Amino acid sequence: MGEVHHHACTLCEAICGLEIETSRGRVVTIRGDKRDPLSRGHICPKALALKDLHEDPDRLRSPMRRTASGWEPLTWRAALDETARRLRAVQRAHGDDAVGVYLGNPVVHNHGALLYGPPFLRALRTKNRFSATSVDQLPHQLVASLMYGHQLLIPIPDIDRTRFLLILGGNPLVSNGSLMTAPDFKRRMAAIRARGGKVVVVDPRRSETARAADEHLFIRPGTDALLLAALVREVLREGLARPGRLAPALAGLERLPALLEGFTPERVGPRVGVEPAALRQLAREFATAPAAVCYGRMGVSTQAFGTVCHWLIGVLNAITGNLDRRGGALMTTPALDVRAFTGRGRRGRWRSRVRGLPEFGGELPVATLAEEILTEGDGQLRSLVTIAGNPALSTPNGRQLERALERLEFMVSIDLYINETTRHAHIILPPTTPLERDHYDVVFNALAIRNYARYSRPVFDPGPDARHDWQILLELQTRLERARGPLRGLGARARRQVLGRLGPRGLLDMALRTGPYGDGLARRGEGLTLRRLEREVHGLDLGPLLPSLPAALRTESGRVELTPEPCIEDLPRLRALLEVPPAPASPAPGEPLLLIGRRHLRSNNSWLHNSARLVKGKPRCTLLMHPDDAARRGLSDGQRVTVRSRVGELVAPLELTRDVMPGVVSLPHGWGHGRAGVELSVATAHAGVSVNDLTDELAVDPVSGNAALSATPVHITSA
Ligand SMILES: Nc1nc2c(c(=O)[nH]1)N[C@H]1C(S)=C(S)[C@@H](COP(=O)(O)OP(=O)(O)OC[C@H]3O[C@@H](n4cnc5c(=O)[nH]c(N)nc54)[C@H](O)[C@@H]3O)O[C@H]1N2
Ligand SMILES: Nc1nc2c(c(=O)[nH]1)N[C@H]1C(S)=C(S)[C@@H](COP(=O)(O)OP(=O)(O)OC[C@H]3O[C@@H](n4cnc5c(=O)[nH]c(N)nc54)[C@H](O)[C@@H]3O)O[C@H]1N2
Ligand code: SF4
Ligand SMILES: [Mo]
Repeated sequence: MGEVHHHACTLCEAICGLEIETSRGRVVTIRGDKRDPLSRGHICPKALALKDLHEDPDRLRSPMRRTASGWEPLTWRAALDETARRLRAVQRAHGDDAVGVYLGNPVVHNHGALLYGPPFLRALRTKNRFSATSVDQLPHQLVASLMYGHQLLIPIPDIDRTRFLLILGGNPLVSNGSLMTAPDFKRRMAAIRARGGKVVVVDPRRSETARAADEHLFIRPGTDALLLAALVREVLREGLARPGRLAPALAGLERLPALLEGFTPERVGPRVGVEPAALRQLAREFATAPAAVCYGRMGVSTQAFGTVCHWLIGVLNAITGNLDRRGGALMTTPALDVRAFTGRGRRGRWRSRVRGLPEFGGELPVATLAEEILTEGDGQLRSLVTIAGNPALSTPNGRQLERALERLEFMVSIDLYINETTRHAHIILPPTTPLERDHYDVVFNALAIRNYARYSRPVFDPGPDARHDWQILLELQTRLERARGPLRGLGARARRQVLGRLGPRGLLDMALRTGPYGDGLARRGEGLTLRRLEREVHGLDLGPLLPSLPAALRTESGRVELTPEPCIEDLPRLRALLEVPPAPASPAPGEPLLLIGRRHLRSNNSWLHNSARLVKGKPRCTLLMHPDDAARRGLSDGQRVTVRSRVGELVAPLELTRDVMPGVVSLPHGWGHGRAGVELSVATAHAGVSVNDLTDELAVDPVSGNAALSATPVHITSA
């Protein structure tokens, strides 16, 4: 008989509860935990990949060093010593900023790495910090800091109670929700319709979510800000603005009509590809629904107007009375108050050396990483630490970044695999897998559609020679601080001892007890402690999201800032888009098509393609194109085509479908495992191509510096 463990799936933001049956150190089955109050038994096919990941023979089990004759294993002590020594050597020779660091997406799913990352980064003392945030949700965080006063004070769509859900550039039926932890989105979306509500999706592709919605509007990639400006203007002009209870707390409402002058449905419609009448109707339906929420995700975050998009989404929700309303968009009250441990999100305290893009929250846009390595001069990056990231596949112009990585004097990767990025490292430090560690969702509990908390114990004992991410980070921090000399090291040493003694468990306990549901560190008090949470193996439901504004705002004015300066300053650029003549529906063969991305249920960014069960079936890394565009170019279904952009070209199989708008093509991201030296035996047999060999590192949202991955102009010919 096997043992049953309760754990969380750490692969995506849905944080599904799992019931894992094990026997003799192996996973027998993984099922959804029906008693989990948030996920209610839901899982997707990726959950089983946790087993594949754990058992994967390609996964690294010991530190590795790259030598002229290949990779060789080395002991933890040797690997950590050499890493610290070489990082310090670069810093001594070229200054602290000569070492850069990139944090990837799995860090956010790993409380150990989240808690021990900041002290490590402080020990590294570099301003050259990068992360996947700037190829993802950076505009969300920037807008949250500008409008509500904290980068993590992000209003979450109250989808269990809403009557009108307007989605722009998100595909939660496949992604399972993002900045909206909502496991089993499909059922929840069906429930909106069952209670008489409506779901409208705006997307250049008739996505899986669009198909399941009441209405789908195609939109020309990159033009959502125009559409949103027209919606807000329409609401204001038609007298549909009803901010309600929050009215006194909205700053700048009176400035909006003048700012949005001229964004009429007639002018906007042809440029975005939506009929003016449909725009008017959408504005009216949204504003008059009993409770409505507008939600935008990747498609609007990673485009040239990402910040303006998220600002206007916030404005639309606020002026229609849907901010902080049940069924609208509400702030969470997480058991671990992550906002207390993170900065409010300041911007522009320094700028990137080469292109002058602004820092946000202490990080520079990753679209500038390659040029910071390749451009000679004072402050040039000469060394890099990557932690749970695969920027070679996940950041724009990945090939250029790879050429840059080749030039580094020293690169170390904390990662499970030798993949497209880590193959360039000199040393790889492999951590434990998600099943070998305990788990608490520091970030996603703060982004969930209900207030919820869960702590899971490890399923497997990792054994004495394994290291968790947090242990690796603490070991490196220790060595870096010691190398700076004993004088500076005194306070540091005491702090390290505390960190080492508490471990993530101790830190979690403190944070929970001092949080909004905690026992306030009182020994006999009621309230949450880690021990109490630990007993709730299925997770603890802390109730629906509640109105909390204006009290919860962190802006200096204490009000919601409806007209933040950085957004207003970008309006002339949006206005210029109104002057550009509308593009033809299906561009002539010499004219570029606009490339967008897509996600698939069985992929997880760039790193789960080594799971045979996830990659089986027909190839998914295909280029989607509308039949009209194909006919004009003399191309046919299934053939191989060459796709060219400013930065590169690749060859992909063509798949014709009326699900993409004419003028638009789509290629999923996270593929391209055919590079030499990648040691992923399953993934390399299903290699695909990397869309980020086409995306342009110079295309960014200038306000946030976030990469504009969507709407890349490409030319397509028969291969
Ligand atoms: N064109 C295009 N590009 C995109 C996107 C897109 O939609 N289109 N999406 C963007 C988005 S939203 C994101 S989040 C990024 C993701 O970008 P990244 O975070 O750079 O890449 P991932 O594919 O998540 O790769 C994660 C890496 O972490 C390793 N890993 C997994 N688990 C752990 C762990 O527990 N510890 C450690 N140390 N390592 C681990 C994996 O082996 C892998 O190397 O990609 C972005 N890039
Ligand atoms: N199965 C699976 N789930 C995942 C992931 C995964 O890789 N696989 N990744 C996880 C991560 S890290 C994230 S951040 C989330 C992302 O979660 P989502 O944002 O929900 O996922 P995407 O599939 O990137 O959805 C973006 C949508 O925007 C559309 N789009 C592209 N350009 C434009 C545009 O200009 N305007 C508009 N309106 N739409 C546009 C695309 O067609 C697509 O349908 O998913 C998470 N969940
Ligand atoms: S939806 Fe799938 S990948 Fe996401 S948490 Fe649930 S089981 Fe894991
Ligand atoms: Mo992401």
